[in-house]
Amino acid sequence: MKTELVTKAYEIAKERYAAIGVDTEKVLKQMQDFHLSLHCWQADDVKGFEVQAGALSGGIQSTGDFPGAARNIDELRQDILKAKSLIPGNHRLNLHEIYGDFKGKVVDRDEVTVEHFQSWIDWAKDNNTMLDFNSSSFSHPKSGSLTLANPDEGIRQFWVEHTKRCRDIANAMGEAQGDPCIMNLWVHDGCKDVSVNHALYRNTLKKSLDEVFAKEQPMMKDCIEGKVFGIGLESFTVGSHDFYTAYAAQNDKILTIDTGHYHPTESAADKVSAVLPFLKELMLHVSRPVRWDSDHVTIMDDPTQELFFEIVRAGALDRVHYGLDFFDGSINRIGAYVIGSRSAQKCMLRALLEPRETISQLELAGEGYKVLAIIEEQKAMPWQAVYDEFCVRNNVPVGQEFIADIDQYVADVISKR
Ligand code: RNT
Ligand code: ZN
Repeated sequence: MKTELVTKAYEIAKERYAAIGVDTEKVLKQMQDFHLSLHCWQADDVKGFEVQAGALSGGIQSTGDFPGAARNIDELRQDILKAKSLIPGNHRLNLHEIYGDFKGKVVDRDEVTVEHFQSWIDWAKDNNTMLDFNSSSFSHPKSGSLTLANPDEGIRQFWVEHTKRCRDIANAMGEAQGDPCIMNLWVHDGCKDVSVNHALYRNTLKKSLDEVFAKEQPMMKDCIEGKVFGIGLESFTVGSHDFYTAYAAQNDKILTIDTGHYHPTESAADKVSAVLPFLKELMLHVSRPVRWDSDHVTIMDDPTQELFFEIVRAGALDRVHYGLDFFDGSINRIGAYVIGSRSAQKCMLRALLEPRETISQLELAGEGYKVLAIIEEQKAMPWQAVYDEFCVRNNVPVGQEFIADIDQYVADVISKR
């Protein structure tokens, strides 16, 4: 795309927005400070690098076997850098524990230490990337259907030990990068069928969390992620949304809102203003449920747009961490990263470009139709010209031009795998 064309369109857009009181230059600065946390697990369909790795379990599934998935740490790093080169701005990388650099050795989950992530810490530094982290309860012989909520003391202790070690690793990452590492805790614990020990499992999970979080870790932040159900665990989820919301409020933890983890007609966006009076921060897992928690690639659909509107309207930009969480193995995986990330950014951009103050005043003055009118007109405002300008200023392809870059990468790298 000719840069002059983008500039011309941007200048017009800038005037159109200025006319309704929106400063696009300010918004572009805000976009520059908006960092997504790219989830490493889209690159290889949540397999990770454990020598002893088994099949993906724990109620989640990646479908599709599109060729070219990253097979080792070098390929994954290469793919992440490629994806990052096609996304404007600078973004964090979110690692799961199973993506450690185990150097061909069997390292069980209760043995992992920061040494297994030293090469990631070095890589991140070299590539100007901050790291986030996740403990991994799935795809392990001891995963079963209960981990931290397991009444079997041996199994419970195993996962407590794992999760404590993950917090040590996250803290070391935070220290190395001089910025807190955000560690997400999600466990799949639940029941496939009718069961009667719900209170026991939930009390056990609470006890485990209390033990796991007992140690002060100044350079990491804990988030806890609930969900409705997992595959094979359809009837009961120990760590439900209510469970973790209550735990987070009582223990000053970050609540993770995964957009695929609610009933199909339930609004994840609506939860933002409902929990923010009680919680300091939120973590997002931006995903796309199609009929269920299918982790399709994020697009600019209404629920995602609404989520970002709610964050901006709540004035909570700095209280939210923006993780992505999708894993589609049926399409080119770099393409998945680029589409999902750029779509999330576009939703944020549209939210930032809304003339909030004007709309807010009109609403308070009882001018209902004007509120609706302005919100509807926003949908056709030239936000796309602002996004293109954002791409140009960040030296990344404009519009669908990234397709050619990915084609080239397929020819040069992926097709040789
Ligand atoms: C699963 C959760 C969880 C995982 C990742 C891999 O339903 O969304 O966040 O997707 O930890
Ligand atoms: Zn998630």
